[in-house]
Amino acid sequence: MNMPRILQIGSLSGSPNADQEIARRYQVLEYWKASDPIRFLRDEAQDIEVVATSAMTGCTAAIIDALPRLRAIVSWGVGFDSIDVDRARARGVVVSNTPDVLNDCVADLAWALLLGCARQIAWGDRNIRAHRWTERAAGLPLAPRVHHKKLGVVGLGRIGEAIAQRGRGFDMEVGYHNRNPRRDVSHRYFDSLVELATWSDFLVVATVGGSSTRHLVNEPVLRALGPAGIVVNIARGTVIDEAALVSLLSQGLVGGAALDVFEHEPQVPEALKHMDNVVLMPHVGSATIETRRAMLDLVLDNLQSFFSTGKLLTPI
Ligand code: 8YV
Repeated sequence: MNMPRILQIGSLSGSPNADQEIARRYQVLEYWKASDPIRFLRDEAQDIEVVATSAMTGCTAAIIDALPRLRAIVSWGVGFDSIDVDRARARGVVVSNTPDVLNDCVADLAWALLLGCARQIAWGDRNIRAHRWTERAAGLPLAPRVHHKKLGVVGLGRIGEAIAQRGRGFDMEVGYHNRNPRRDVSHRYFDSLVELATWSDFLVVATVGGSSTRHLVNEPVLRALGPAGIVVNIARGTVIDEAALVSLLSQGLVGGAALDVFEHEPQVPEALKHMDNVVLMPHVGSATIETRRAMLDLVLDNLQSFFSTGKLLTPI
């Protein structure tokens, strides 16, 4: 059987057997294994029309430019800040991601982080494992209550909405900041992020990454959140000014942080690892059995759709 050829930028190891399932349907050029990538593209990939990649591996302008017949980039993951979408558009190359299928799992993780940080779950677990129950219990700082508090969402998109919906289950008031207010929701809109942070007890970052949101959550926003406030980030590390966050946390000027994403992954600032009011996770918002399967299925469906109709199912 003559299988279509595609170029895959990196292993989709986040979905079990993804590479094998793709390789069963396509002749895959494995870019990440090439010892000389420039030469590999020049010698092997000049006829390539479709690239498969992920939110993590992305696709640079240099790769797009090196593929003269490229027509589509199919990506695993909802974020596309690692793909040079402007260059793709300029070349008439269409791009797809995997929206919606991961909203609920990412929202669940945001809530696990929020509760874990506020109710000191990782901290308590560490102390029990270190046989410090009695020793530390005496000095245990009381945790803030979560229910009936104010939840601020930075970026009320599809994931932000799933986070807000869960907040309603905790009887919370929900506020949000977007560039523009949404007419279809009743949550309180703040056109100033500093004002949202001032109002919020918990500030959850759920906006897109990339240059448009770089350091949106900056020092003034974090100062406004204040010594009792907790910031949660399940979006992209670049959205928060990480150096400012570390500095304010170490001065007690921000109450706590629960982070699934970092500015320079997989590097995590050393100082954060020593703070008891911080919860850290290694970028696993979508990493559940069901959601990672759904993400892979959407990649396979996008590939199949493009090869059979010339159209992507979930173009960005
Ligand atoms: C993944 C993500 O965990 O979809 C995204 O944009 O960030 C997550 O679903 C990430 O892509 C892992 O690389």
